[in-house]
Amino acid sequence: MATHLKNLSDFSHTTIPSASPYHFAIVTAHWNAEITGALYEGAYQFLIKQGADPDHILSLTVPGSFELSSGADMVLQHKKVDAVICLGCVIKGDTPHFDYICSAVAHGVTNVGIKHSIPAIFGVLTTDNELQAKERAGGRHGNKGEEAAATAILMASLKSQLQ
Ligand code: DLZ
Repeated sequence: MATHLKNLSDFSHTTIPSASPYHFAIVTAHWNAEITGALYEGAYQFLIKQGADPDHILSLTVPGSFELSSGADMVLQHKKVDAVICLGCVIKGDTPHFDYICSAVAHGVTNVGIKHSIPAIFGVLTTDNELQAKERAGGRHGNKGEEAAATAILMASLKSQLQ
């Protein structure tokens, strides 16, 4: 089932193909669990809505966003999936920790995807405060987990067309 996304700004003119042919992994960070749980629900339900088989969605939790790339790497070493979605939420604090984690996870997710030649999707909120995060995890700015899932389907489809 193809869906035209009207409400997700990044995909307003994009038709998302059916997810039914593909296997996915969703790696979710436990830190800020209320937010990342909402991102996970958004991503999971979007894959299902697009026709993914629940048995073809592998879900894994890692402690924090910093561990997303190694979690994704473990999945890709041991499981055959067409895309891995990495979900996390890093909220700015009073120390430079935020910058280190954001930079590490962005590079890590990019590198793990390139290493395995499998789309690795960056679904990590990096916000100044909790309100901004909530607004993007099912609030007035939508659910970035859904957008990450849409990206995963698009990339899995793109890859299959090149094979
Ligand atoms: C340590 C830490 C801090 C301060 N903040 C966050 C955060 O906002 N979001 C997040 O996902 N993780 C945070 N972490 C944990 C790190 O991601 C990581 O789990 C630890 O540094 C251990 O490697």
